[in-house]
Amino acid sequence: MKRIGLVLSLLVSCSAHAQEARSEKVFRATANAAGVQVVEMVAGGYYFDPNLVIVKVNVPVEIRVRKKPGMIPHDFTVEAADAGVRISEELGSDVKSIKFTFTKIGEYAFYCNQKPILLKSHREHGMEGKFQVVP
Ligand SMILES: [Cu+2]
Repeated sequence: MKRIGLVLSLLVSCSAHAQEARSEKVFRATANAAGVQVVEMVAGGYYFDPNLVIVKVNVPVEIRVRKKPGMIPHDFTVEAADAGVRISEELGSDVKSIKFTFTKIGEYAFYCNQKPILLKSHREHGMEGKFQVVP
């Protein structure tokens, strides 16, 4: 199972590299005094910064995310129901606070789910990242 996950993530990263060499912006979250892992994030065309977020399992996460000013809509989407997290939030240029807790160790994608009609989705343009949920 682990091996399949590794192969899949290799495939994903290879296709991402084939499209465009995109830099990895890593953020390792730590819990604040209130016990929350706060992550500041910016969403733009077509990226998230950071795009690799390391968080601890079963510790609340708060993403404070804003969109770069501009006409293009972006959102923040996570489909990780098996780890207790399902999110689909439209973003604005004001900071939006999104709170959730991963209940399972693993790697979970976050991405922008916008897709103009007949055009590539923002995710296909590289607007995605991942959570690494660790013990
Ligand atoms: Cu987008």
